[in-house]
Amino acid sequence: MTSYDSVLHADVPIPYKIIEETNSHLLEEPSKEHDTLIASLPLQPSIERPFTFQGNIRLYKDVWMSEVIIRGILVMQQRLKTRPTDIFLSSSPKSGTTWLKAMIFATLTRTNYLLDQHPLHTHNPHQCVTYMDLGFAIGRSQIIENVPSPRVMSTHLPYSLLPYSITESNCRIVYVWRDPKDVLVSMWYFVQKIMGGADKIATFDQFYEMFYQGLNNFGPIWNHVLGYWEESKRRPEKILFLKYEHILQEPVKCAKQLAHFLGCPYSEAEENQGVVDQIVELCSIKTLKNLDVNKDSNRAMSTTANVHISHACYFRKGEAEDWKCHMTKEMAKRLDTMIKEKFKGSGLHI
Ligand code: PAP
Repeated sequence: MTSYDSVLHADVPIPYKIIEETNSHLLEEPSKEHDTLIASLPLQPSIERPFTFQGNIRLYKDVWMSEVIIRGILVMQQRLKTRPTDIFLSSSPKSGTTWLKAMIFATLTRTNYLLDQHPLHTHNPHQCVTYMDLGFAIGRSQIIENVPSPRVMSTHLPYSLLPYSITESNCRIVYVWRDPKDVLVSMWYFVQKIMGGADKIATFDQFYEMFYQGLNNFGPIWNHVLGYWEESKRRPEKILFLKYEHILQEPVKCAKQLAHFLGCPYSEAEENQGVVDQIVELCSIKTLKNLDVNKDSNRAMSTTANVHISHACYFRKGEAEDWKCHMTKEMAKRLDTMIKEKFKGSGLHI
């Protein structure tokens, strides 16, 4: 008996990694059905050194994405069967995904594990909640269909590219976004770590320019944010729209908001016992970054196609306004001005 057997059949998520291990017989060969279509899509303009570790980036329905993710979208559109109890976490990369994966998973499972023995102590948040688009691209369709409810999955897809199965179902979506200037800085460091150093990738100035032109993976970022923003205004009970910087400022308030949205609000007794603070503490970068499972750079993700991303790569500073150490005031102003223009009239502010 593993310690997960008691919860395998209960209404509580268990780490995706456990599901994948116990269902390895359901692994399939990645689909090649869409390869010709993908190869015909426009390629991101290339420069000497790469912006990404994910190979070719192509334009699909006005969004720049890696080929593997485009394949994931096309397979998902055919095969994903959304359930009303599904919970999706969505974000543009480097906007707080790892944090929210931990927060959602910990919130939903808080009564099923003693917090000092919680799976987040032994599993990276990305092993608890999987990237579904990538999963569908690399032969995990059947495994994902076998995840017991309630399923928690994540995606970097913009709202416009979510499968109809999601947008037409009544499931919940949590969206997190972040000051694009800090997204850009975080992305630059992340790609460096994976590619083995700053000299192996484009310069910061080149990253900035690519980001400004909306050519980054899942870009342009302003369309990404606006898509979920508009939909969250239409369906606030189904789309929770969070900002990284607000969570940093008021983590307890946001943790309560999240629990309420997920349908499992904190009871008065839990609040009095300090459970909200304990969840916030468990999911803080300070705690997660110092756990052995997240420090050991040899423990690579198993679900990322052909790329080994150490758990440690997902944790850097976890602060607001680190862009001030990397951009001139002019660069910041230029990006802000353009994004303000894009957000004009939406009610959204950086
Ligand atoms: P992903 O899209 O590749 O999953 P994502 O988790 O969205 O990455 O972004 C990583 C950023 O979140 C890093 O920011 P930084 O580079 O500016 O430091 C990382 O440090 C930060 N981060 C990871 N975990 C947490 C956490 N628990 N609390 C706050 N920030 C976090």
